[in-house]
Amino acid sequence: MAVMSIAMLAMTTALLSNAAQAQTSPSGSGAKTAPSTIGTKPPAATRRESGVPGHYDKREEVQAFIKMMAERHRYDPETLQKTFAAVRKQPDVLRLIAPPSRTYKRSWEDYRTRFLDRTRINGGLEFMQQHRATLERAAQIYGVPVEVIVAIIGVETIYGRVTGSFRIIETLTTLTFDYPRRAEFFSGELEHFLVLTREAGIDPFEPRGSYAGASGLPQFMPGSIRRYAVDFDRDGRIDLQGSVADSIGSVARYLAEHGWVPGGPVYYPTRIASEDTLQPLIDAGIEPRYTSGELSGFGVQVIGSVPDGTRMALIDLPNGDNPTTYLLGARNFYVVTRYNRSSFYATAVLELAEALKNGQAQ
Ligand SMILES: [Ca+2]
Repeated sequence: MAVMSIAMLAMTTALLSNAAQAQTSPSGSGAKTAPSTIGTKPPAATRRESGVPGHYDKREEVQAFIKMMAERHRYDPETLQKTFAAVRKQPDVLRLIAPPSRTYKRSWEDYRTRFLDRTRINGGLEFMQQHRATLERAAQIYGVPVEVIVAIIGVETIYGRVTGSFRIIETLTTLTFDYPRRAEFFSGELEHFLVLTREAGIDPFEPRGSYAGASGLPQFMPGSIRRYAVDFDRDGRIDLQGSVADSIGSVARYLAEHGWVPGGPVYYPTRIASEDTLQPLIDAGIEPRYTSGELSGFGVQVIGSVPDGTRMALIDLPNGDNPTTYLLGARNFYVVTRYNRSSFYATAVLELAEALKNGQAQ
């Protein structure tokens, strides 16, 4: 995330672009502590060449990009020229990233059914058991609960089972030069990606990821790898595809760096007197601003005991033609949306975390 998970994508183009949006534009100042590799495991199923000839090396914008890379990173222009000559354009990527049609009605209940399933719950309990020591070390260092780290990896890639099969170089080139509305963002990610692969000494055609260029168990975009990923197994390199420990540490660090409050609440159920008074709260967005006292002025009651001074935001989760689900998100709810800018996503992650916590206690 960090992130753009294949699992999410496949099921809903509605929430797309959330993951990609989770990344800020690249500053180039990576918090990287070791050379990184991105997902390099070549999936057997995609050995066949996909896409269409791109002729990127013939394009003026690509030449400008190569020049920038040479100036800013001393990247060899000839190497890049050859790379872009070989990149195939990926129409599937453009299809997948396109915003949903206006007639599409999002449904939290449908989304929830897909993510709070047996596979993710049982897989998560197994993952927790298997990586207990590493998870506890991450929780201790970064203050993020074990089950939240596990739930993110579960929602993103079903614990590493589905990490994406697009060549990242082709995804990011296609999105940079053939998807004008996000060109600036993806150009920054392409820049990070090329720097990362050069540092790691790997062929840029090797790493695979989602249709947005996210990779590994936690589906980090290249910029997030440079800024937040950690070498948590201390083998001297960051590997979010091959190392579960690096993935666990990186998810925890990502959330900590985005303001996770150790021991803080995530969200509360709510009782709503009338939807007529809610619009100002919805317009105020998902950043937590209101105390329980202020919320009651809008006819919104918090269910549960809330620590003094806790601020919350009204989160609305539409259900197509059925009544909207509401909850009150605290700071840590907001932090999860920094991983992937979607309230559906954050709620699914936190509900899965809760299920894992309870399942473990049984
Ligand atoms: Ca490592």
